[in-house]
Amino acid sequence: VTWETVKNYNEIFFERAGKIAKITMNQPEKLNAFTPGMVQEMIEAFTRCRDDTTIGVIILTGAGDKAFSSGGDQSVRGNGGYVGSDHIARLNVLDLQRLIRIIPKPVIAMVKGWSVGGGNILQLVCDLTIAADNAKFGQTGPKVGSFDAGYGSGYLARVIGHKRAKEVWFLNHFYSAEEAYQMNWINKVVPLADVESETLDWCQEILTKSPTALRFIKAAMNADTDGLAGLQQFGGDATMLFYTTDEGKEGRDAFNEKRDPDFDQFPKFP
Ligand code: 2NE
Repeated sequence: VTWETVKNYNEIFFERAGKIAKITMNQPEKLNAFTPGMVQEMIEAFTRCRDDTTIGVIILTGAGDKAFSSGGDQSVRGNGGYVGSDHIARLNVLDLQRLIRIIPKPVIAMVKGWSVGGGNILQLVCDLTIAADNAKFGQTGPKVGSFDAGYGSGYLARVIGHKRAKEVWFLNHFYSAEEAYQMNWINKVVPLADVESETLDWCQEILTKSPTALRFIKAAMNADTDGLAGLQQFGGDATMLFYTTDEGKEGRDAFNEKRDPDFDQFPKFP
């Protein structure tokens, strides 16, 4: 494929090849540690992917072969969060996690090398993960005075089980791609040289499927795991579909035309 730049950013690459978008964290000298600025750029790029009706699937990855991401950039960690050019300490990666979860299109993590700390949680919240055989996964928070008690804990426990999730967080070991696969943490392991072509194959296959069906499957799983926030998203998707029906439009048109709505004309399905 030929990747075309969608927009130039300082700390990420944002490219597309047809209906496939690729967002690449780009701070390889720090193993793609993320700063608030990088996170803000990713939020903007993901939002563009969400709004662009011609994009069907998004890949999240890291620059180079050594790392997906090593998590929050500890050199800009301040008092209460990570500090960007505006001098405000924040944990805006949590907003990015939510965005990846609610964007109604499949997001695939393509992992090469280290997937660590908050970087590994980004991998976790992606819908699917394809890893190169050099990938290594782990949480280091308790070693560096940090933790993710949101998706990083509760959702991790859903994905790999409570015992394993506690092991990951209490011992801070690193796990090979093969071990992560055995733990159901990731979907597939392939040789490093093949990771992009394999990921693209998965993207192409996904693109042949009904986007609305995929949207509802993703929302349904969020409704199960994300409580009322997940249900809100699922409900919103139902509203979106209802707005496209004659029955939904009758309500709008009757209001605008200052008449009573005629809902009797619509079938009451079993
Ligand atoms: C990932 C790991 C184990 C790799 O070790 P190694 O030996 O292969 O590489 P090395 O030499 O440690 O790293 C290469 C360069 O990248 C920097 C290093 O300091 C080093 O720089 P130089 O010495 O060459 O100048 N680097 C790596 N990770 C960095 C980071 N996160 N921030 C800033 N610089 C980093 C090893 O590098 C490692 O353990 N890295 C730290 C992993 C970590 O603890 N991440 C933060 C977890 S907390 C978090 O992400 C978080 C959260 O828990 C909640 C909310 C938001 C964020």
